[in-house]
Amino acid sequence: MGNADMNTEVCNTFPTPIEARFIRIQPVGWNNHTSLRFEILKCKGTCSGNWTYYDDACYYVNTTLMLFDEAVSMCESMGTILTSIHTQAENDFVQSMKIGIEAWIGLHDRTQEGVFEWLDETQTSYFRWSTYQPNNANGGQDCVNMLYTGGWADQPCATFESGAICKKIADQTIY
Ligand SMILES: [Ca+2]
Repeated sequence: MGNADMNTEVCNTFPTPIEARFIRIQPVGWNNHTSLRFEILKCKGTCSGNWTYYDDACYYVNTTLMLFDEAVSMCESMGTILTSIHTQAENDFVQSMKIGIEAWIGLHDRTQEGVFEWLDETQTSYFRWSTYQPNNANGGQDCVNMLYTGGWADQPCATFESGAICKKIADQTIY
């Protein structure tokens, strides 16, 4: 195969620009010559064990009733954190994981009343408050859980018990 033919073939194979996470250049023997094998590799997010994949993250639901700080510790014991949620699609996914229970998510206003922040320090631009929430009832609701409906409610951190949802970045596998 001449060089011109090879160029044509490469162009036909990649008619549009492609994205790669890694390239691997490997010397190989070909037709009694030294040649270079050029591989284009991407990564695929995967989750193992009891974790479920969604959009480059892995989620885990614990149905045990626990206080907010117990939920934080439970996630931390696995090197993870109570989930943040940033889109309606992500909220729908998390809700679909925890049908039948309420669950802590990683949102709180413990630093400043009424200013909610995510434990993982990601942006607070999306909220899915349930009706009449947050209301800081009795002046003491600073931790947030997801209700059966998928809506969020502020709850008393130290007396209310709920399940919990942990989140971590997905494992990356080359394919
Ligand atoms: Ca509050």
